[in-house]
Amino acid sequence: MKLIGMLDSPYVRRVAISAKCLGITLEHEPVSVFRHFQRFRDINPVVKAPTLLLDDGTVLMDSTLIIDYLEALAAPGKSLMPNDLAQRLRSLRLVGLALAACEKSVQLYYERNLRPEHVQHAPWTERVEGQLAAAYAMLEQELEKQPLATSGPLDQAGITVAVAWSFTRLVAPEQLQGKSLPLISAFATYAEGLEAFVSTPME
Ligand SMILES: N[C@@H](CCC(=O)N[C@@H](CS)C(=O)NCC(=O)O)C(=O)O
Repeated sequence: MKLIGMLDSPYVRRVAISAKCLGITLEHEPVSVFRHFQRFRDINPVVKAPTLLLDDGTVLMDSTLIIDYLEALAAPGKSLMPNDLAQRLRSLRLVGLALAACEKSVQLYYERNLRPEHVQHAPWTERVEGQLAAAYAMLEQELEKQPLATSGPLDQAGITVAVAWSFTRLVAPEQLQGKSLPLISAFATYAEGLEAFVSTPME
């Protein structure tokens, strides 16, 4: 199985780290949706990263769906999602907020880097910035209620929160300035020091 996409995509990175945590080996082909558009299109005409190319030629896309498939492939009892209903609900809430933070960071990046400045639309950018700030503010509130564990194996919530934070710091650091998000920041620093993260750098 081959994971297609660059690790500077938070979606590709969460899949790569999740696979490692599930004990699944993926071959990785770092193809960019922009710089290697034609190569990407040959693999997946929709050009979405991440793409998972299965040995039988099936092409899967969307990080959450790919992780769902990897979870089903993993050894029995090996899952990154809690079984307990209340804990699972909490994980889903954290993952949803972190994925929203990824999406809003990507939108800001695209707006600023792909759209010529004279056609950038300030009301749209402000709306996205507000959504990004809300996602992180609510994540911080969730961690105040129950911190993410900084010992034992990582779960999907921890992986996605840390990946989102590092990505926003990379592409839109100014959005985090002046914001008080100490619990997310401390957790991401912890997670980025773990082997699964260190061996999966954003490039
Ligand atoms: N919801 C998707 C989002 C994936 C996504 O938007 N990936 C970006 C790269 S970070 C991409 O493929 N961009 C190219 C495009 O949408 O044309 C997921 O979780 O995988």
